[in-house]
Amino acid sequence: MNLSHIEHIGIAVKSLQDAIPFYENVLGLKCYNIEEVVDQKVKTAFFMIGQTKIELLEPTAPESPIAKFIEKRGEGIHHLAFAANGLQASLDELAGKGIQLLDKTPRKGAEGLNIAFLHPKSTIGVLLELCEHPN
Ligand code: CMX
Repeated sequence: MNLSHIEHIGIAVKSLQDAIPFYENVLGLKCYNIEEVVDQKVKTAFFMIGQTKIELLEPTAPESPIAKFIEKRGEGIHHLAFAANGLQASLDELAGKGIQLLDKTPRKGAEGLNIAFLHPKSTIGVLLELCEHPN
């Protein structure tokens, strides 16, 4: 594995419109991008702090993973994403160690990154994402 830093922290919110003012007006961060990820049924808002992003996630449909998460656990931290050098090799290594992959091969996520999720039951209760910038 070759993880370099925390790429982003994903936070489930009911409404971007309600949550963004807290990050901007209270914490003084700037929302630099709002993007819909259609296949994940989410709308995202991004803030940069150091080399790490905060990704707010609003569900766009009742069957969205974020809608299900909020229904079960309420708003809050949803996942932690690591920047991985050599994403496919990392996934192969994890699979070899018996870690349950939600994505066996990388797929496209927000901001054009290649991403893959690991099941929280395999990772001591935290939904983990690995991401890599496409070359
Ligand atoms: N963090 C930690 N645990 C979580 C979790 C999360 N985000 N989401 C679900 N769980 C737990 C559940 O509480 C449940 O635990 P218990 O069995 O103890 O109750 C267990 O995982 C299984 O949950 P589930 O409800 O049976 O399964 P779901 O159908 O809700 O699926 C998951 C959960 C993680 C497999 C699914 O949400 C998934 O595939 N996520 C990856 C994709 C994703 O999250 N996309 C949204 C973000 C997209 C983006 O960032 O662009």
